[in-house]
Amino acid sequence: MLIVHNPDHALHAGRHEMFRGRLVPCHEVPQRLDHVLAELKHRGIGPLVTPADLPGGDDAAFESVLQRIHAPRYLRFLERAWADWVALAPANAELDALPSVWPVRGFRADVEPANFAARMGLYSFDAGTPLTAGSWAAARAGAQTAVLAARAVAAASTRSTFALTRPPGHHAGADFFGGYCFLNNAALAAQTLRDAGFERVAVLDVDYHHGNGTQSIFEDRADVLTVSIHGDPRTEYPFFLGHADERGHGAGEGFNLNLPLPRGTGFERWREALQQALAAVRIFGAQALVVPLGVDTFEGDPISGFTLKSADYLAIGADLATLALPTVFTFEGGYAVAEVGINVANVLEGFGG
Ligand code: Q9C
Ligand code: ZN
Repeated sequence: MLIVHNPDHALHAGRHEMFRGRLVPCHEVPQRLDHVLAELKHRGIGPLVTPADLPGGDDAAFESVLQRIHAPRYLRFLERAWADWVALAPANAELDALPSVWPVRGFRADVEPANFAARMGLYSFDAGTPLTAGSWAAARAGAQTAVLAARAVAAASTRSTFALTRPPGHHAGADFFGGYCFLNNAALAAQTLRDAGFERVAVLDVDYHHGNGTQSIFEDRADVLTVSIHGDPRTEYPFFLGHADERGHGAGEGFNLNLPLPRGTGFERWREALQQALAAVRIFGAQALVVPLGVDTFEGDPISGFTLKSADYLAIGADLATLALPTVFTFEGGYAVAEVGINVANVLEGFGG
C-alpha cells in the first residue's frame, strides 16, 4: 500500500485545549503520527513517500478542489489567522489562539467581523482546537497528501493509499474548524476521486467520533455516500450531529447513513455495524472508497468509550477489503499514543495491498 505522509505535520503542535474550565495539554500531538510512521517502517508497509516525491501537489487542480470543498473566505481567514493573532499583541506569538465566542441561532454568519476573536468564533465550533503558528502550513500540506493519495489511486498506480497526516480532518466543515481539524482531508480525497471520473464515491468513517464535517459537506449530494460508525452523539462528541435519523437533504436524501453506538460498545457489536455500513456501500454501487481512519475506538483511548482491542483492527482491515474498491485511507483520531501505530498498521495489514 502506498503511504503518502506529511513531512510538515509537526508544524502544528498545539499547547492547550479547553476542558472543564482548564487549559489542558493537547491530545492531538505530533508523536501520534511519528508512532504510526515508525510502525509502518518496522513492518515494511509501503512504499513511503511525501508529496514532494509525487508530481503535482501545489498545482491549479489542488487549489481548485480546496476552493470547492472549503469556502474561499474560510481559507483566506486560516491563511492569515496567525499573523492577525500576533498583530493583536506581540506576546501572542507565545500563545495558542482559541475561540471564545460563537454565533449561535439567530446571529448572523454572512457578515465577517473585523474583530479577530469574533472571526475565530465564526469559523469554529469548539475551544479544543488551538490555532498555532504552523497550523495553516501543516493543514495545507496535509490536504496535499490527501489529494495526491487520491490521485495515485485514480491513476491506478496502486489499489489503495494511506494519507498519513495531521492535523486530522473529518470534523472540519466547508467553513469551520473544530475537533482538532482544519481542512477535511477525507472530503478532499473523495472530491478528487470524483474529479478523476469515479461517478459514485463512498466515505466510510470508522473514527470513534461522528464525521460531522464530511457529512455536512456532502449532505445535499447523491454522488458521495457518507457513512459513519461512532459514539452516540447524545453522550459523545461532537454532540450536535450524528444521529441515526440524519439521512441527507434534497438530492442527497438517502445518501447519508449514521450508525451511532452506545459508549462501552465492544468489537462484536461494532463489527455488526461495520457489516451494515459495507452493505450500504455495496447497494450504493460505489466505484471508490475513502476511509477516515481513527483508532480512538481502542479500549485504551484516553478520550473515547469503545473497547476494541489491537487484534480487532486486523479484522476491520480485512472486512473493508471485501468491498474490493480503490481505497484511500486518511488518518483521523486515536490518542493512546503508543498503541496508535500498532492499531493503524493492523488495519492496513489486514486490508492488504
Ligand atoms: N478532553 C478526532 O478524533 N473533545 N477528534 C475531547 C476531551 C474533542 C476528536 C474532549 C474530541 C475531538 C479527530
Ligand atoms: Zn475521533
